[in-house]
Amino acid sequence: MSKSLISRRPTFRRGASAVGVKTPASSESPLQRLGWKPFFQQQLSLDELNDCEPVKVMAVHRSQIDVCGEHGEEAVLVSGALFEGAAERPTVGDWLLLARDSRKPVRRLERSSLFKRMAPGAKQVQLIAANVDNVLIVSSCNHDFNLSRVERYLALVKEAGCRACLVLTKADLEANHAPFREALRGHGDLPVVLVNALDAESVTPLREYCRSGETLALLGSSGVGKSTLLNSLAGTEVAATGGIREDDSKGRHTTRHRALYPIVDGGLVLDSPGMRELALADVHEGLQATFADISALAEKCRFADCAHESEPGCAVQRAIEEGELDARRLHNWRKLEREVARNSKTLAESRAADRSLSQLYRSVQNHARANKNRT
Ligand SMILES: Nc1nc2c(ncn2[C@@H]2O[C@H](COP(=O)(O)OP(=O)(O)OP(=O)(O)O)[C@@H](O)[C@H]2O)c(=O)[nH]1
Ligand SMILES: [Mg+2]
Ligand SMILES: [Zn+2]
Repeated sequence: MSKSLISRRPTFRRGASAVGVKTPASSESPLQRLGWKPFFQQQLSLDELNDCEPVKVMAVHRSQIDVCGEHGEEAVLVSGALFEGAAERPTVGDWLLLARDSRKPVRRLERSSLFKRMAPGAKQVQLIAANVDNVLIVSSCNHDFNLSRVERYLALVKEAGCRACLVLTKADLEANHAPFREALRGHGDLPVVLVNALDAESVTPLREYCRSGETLALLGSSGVGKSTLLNSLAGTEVAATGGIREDDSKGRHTTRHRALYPIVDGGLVLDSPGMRELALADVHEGLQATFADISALAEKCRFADCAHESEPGCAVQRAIEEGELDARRLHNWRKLEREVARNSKTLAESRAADRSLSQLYRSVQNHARANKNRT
């Protein structure tokens, strides 16, 4: 097998110390290091406290999932019947309750945050990760850098209520950083860190996003250096990285699966395959928060129903003319609003269709049962 295909996510056998990190002086339990919080604890009934064990989903495979709990890592089989519907299935970062004796999943705990997108080419959602605290939106200082894509990621991150930081990798390959800083001027409070992802010292400012007990997600296109960043944060090569490419956006995908990796003296880092398409749905609040400056300007327009095109007294157009607002940003806001409305409607319709289909199945089953009892 070629080196690039080897993924060396540390595995934690049952009985081995969970999370595999040495924290001798830490008073945190293995579960706390995995991100166990009162929000999850309070979802357990007394019976569940006795009979079940919480475990965190570290990776999802076709028929089994890798989970990690108090006693280390194990693989469990997941039955479709237990988690009906795409949005209900466990995703990376989820907490599950396992029956202590049978080691079978009993249920999934409510999520504190969830990232999802429209599944490419389908009318359903695809889950990306759950229970994430912080996100590094990763782009590189080259052709990959695209503010409209950053805004797309931001809408997702803000909807989930996570803390975000924009990381521009490959700063060592680009002599002039000024255009990137200039382009980000309109992005207010979004922290931006330029790094050489290959250099552990350069990524030190990012450690504040993956403290013990926290989960950090690395999101961005293929080839921007997500796995490289992870390796520098981990201090060892835990994930395979790709070869040098001229253009990140045309790269093949080196990382094939989403998985969580523990960081020594830190939290968990989610590495994922680069996303070619991030179609948004159900992120109305996230979008509002990402473009809060435009909403604030819109309140000053003369007409309440101003479309910010050529109406007199439009505060949004005035801000563009005066160089305070980028016309690209207004264009992207409109585009994403339309996209979210369209995809959210598609999802609502397919959820309604699923509901009526299961009602139909139930009534057919009841009918068959009644007939059987009669004969
Ligand atoms: N010089 C330099 N090279 C980098 C930097 N970050 C990443 N690279 C290189 O870029 C290539 C791609 O990096 P990866 O970490 O595999 O990219 P990725 O985002 O994980 O890509 P996918 O797994 O396909 O999504 C590798 O050859 C890295 O060594 C950086 O900051 N500076
Ligand atoms: Mg990768
Ligand atoms: Zn207006």
